[in-house]
Amino acid sequence: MNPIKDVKHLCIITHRLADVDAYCSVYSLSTLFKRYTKNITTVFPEGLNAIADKVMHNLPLDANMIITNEDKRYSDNSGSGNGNGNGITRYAKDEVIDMLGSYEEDDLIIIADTNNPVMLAGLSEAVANSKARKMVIDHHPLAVEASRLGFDEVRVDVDASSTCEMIYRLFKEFRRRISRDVAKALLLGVLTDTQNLTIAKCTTMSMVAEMCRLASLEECRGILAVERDYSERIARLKAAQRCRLYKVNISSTTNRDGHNSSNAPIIVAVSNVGSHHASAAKALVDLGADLSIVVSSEGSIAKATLRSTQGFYARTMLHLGNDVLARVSSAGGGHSTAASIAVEMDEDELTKRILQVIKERLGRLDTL
Ligand SMILES: [Mn+2]
Repeated sequence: MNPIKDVKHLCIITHRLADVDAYCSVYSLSTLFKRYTKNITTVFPEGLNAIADKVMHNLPLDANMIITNEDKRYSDNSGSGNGNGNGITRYAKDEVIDMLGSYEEDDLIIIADTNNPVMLAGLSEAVANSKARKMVIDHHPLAVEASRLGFDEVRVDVDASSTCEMIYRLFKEFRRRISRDVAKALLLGVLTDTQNLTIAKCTTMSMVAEMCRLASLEECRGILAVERDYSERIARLKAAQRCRLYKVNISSTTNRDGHNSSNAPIIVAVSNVGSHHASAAKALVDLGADLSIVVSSEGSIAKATLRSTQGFYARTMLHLGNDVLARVSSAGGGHSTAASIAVEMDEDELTKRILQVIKERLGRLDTL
């Protein structure tokens, strides 16, 4: 018996608010497993993000598709008309928990593109308690907390560009032909997770070349291209218009990656917008800031998004989540080069505190 292929019921779950790599992973996995079981359910905790939703309408899943709602206990079967007749079922989280609880040893749960149980949005206990066999497939390093899910098989490769690239290899391993639609899905996943191949490695390129014999790169780029709506474009432009600039002279440091690090001063851009602060912060970095801080306020709550380049992080080792926003308030945090905070505070006060923390770490900020 093959523990992966001999499956009575297969349930594929991905992370909350599925992105394109997550959706396309679920799509190609369900196609791969269709030969081994007719009974496939896919679960999308709290739905899909906007771009993944667009991909879903272009490549509808041919399997049961469940979107869980955080609290509302309803199930309307109305679907949103993804055009394949299966539709989407909206379940309350509890109903999915019951479903996972009914699984037996000959069922299989695959967790795709998800490295942390928190990202299962309340389903992790049910996965941990389920009698089904469990497998995880992901390109992010597995969080320590994931061990409590009790995986029978762990497929994690941090060198893979995307989960889709790992599923491509699974097709090879199972000696299965890749259809045009699956090639398209795998390309979409790779393009998204490599910033349109900007950070792709050579191994990924050979897979992309193979997929391009079946699917069109131009078409995939077209699906992923999003036109920003009016209000977002205004926010990005206003952020640039209102921007205050500072420079920080930092002594040249040894870059741990061995890249040529420049000795140019660091440029910090500070601005404020009414909405879309995350997009605005990204825009300022795209314009040339090493670090951007964009604040906005909603009632008595002030929000801020910080963004930096990878080069900024390599030069300063200043982690925007841990070293900056988590120090401003316990409500703040995030990644090394992208972090956000929402806190009950005056907008100017929040800006001041963030700049203070940065000053303490990097030194004097000179107005440009
Ligand atoms: Mn991914």
